[in-house]
Amino acid sequence: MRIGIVCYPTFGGSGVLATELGKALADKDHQVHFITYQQPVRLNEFHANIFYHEVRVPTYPLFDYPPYETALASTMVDVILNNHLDLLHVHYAIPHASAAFMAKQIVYKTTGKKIPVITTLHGTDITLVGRDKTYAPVVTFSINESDAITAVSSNLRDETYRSFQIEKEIEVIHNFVDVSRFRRKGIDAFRRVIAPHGERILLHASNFRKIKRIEDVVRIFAQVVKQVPSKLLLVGDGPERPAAEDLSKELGIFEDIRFVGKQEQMEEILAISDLFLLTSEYESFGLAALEAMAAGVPVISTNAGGLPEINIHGQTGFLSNVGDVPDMSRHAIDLLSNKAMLDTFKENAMAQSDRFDIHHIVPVYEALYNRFLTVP
Ligand code: GMT
Repeated sequence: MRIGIVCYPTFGGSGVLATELGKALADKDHQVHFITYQQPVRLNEFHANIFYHEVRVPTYPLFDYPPYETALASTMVDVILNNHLDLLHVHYAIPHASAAFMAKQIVYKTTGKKIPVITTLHGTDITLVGRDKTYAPVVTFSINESDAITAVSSNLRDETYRSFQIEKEIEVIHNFVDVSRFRRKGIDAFRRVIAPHGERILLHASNFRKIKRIEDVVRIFAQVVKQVPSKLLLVGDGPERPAAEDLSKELGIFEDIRFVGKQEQMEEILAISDLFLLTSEYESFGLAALEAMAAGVPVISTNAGGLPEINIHGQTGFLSNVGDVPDMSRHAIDLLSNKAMLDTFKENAMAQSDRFDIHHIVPVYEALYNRFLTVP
C-alpha cells in the first residue's frame, strides 16, 4: 500500500505514535509518505520505503498568521497525486482532519479519485483544543467526513461522543510500543553518574504543560526522598519547567533532581529507572507510561482518562485521584522499599506492555486500511 501519514513532528505522543506506525508499516513493505512541517523526531534513520515531504508555509507581510492548513492541504494534494497514494492517515484532528477533507475534495474534483481519509484522535485535539468553540464546528465536521475514525483509548472514544455530535463509529485502536526496543539492560556507568550511591531512580517524562501537573511530581519526590535514598530524572521541556525548578529549590531537593531536557533515547533512560511518575490531570492514553512498562518500570499515575486501560492498580503500578500527592507518595515509598514487590511489579509491567506490542496493533491498522482498499 502507499500510505500518507500526517502528524506533528514533535516529541508529543501523537507524533511519536504516528512515526512509529509509519516505520513499522515500511518494515512490512508498505510505502510510507510522511507529510509534516519538520522531519519527525523519531524518523531518525534511512529507510528505502519511507519518504518525507516537508510542508513549506510561505510568508507574506499581509499574513499575521501564515496559513499552515492551506499549505498542508496543497502539499497533501501534491503528494497524493505524485505518489499515487492509496489512503491518508491523519493523526490529531486539528488541523489535519480538515486539511485532509480539503485535499480529498480537490483530488476528487481534478481526477475523480476518492482517497480514503482515516483520522486518529489522540487526546487534546478532543479534550482541550477541539472543544474550544473556536475550533469545534470544524473539528466536528472534519471528523464526521473522515472515512474512518479511530481513538487511542476507550476513554477518548467516549469523551469524543460526549463532546461532539459524531455520527459515525469511532473504533478504538490502542497505542502500541515496540517492546523489543525497550527491553534492554541499563548501562551501569550511566546509572552511577545519576545515582552514585545506589539510590533508586524515579523518572518523569513529558512536555511540561499544565495538564501534566509537574509540581505534583516534585512534591511526591520530596516525600519519597525522605524515606528512600533516591534521585529524580525529569525528561522533557515546556512551560512548567521553571516552576518545577523553583519548587524543587524551595523544597530543598534541587540537588537530587536532574532536569535533562528533551531526550531521544528514552530506552536508555528507562533502562536505569526504577519507577515512572505520571501525575496528569488527563491522559487519553499515556504512551510514556506504556513505554516505561515495556522497559519493566512500574508506574505511579493518576486514574485520569485512559490511564486505567494500561496501568493496572496493584499489579503494574498504582492509580490515585488527580492531585492526591499523599496517596501517590505512599505508593511510591511502599514499592521502592520492598524489593520483592518491586520485582513482581516490574515483571507485571512487562507482561502488560506485551499486550500493546507493535506486532499486535499494527496489523489492526493494516486491516482497517484494507477495508477501504477492497471497497470498489
Ligand atoms: O501528552 C501530550 O500533551 C501530547 C499529546 C499529543 O497529542 O502528542 O499526547 C496525547 O496523545 C498521546 C498519543 O496518543 C497520548 O498517549 C497522550 O495521553 C495524549 N495526551 C493527552 O491526552 C493529554
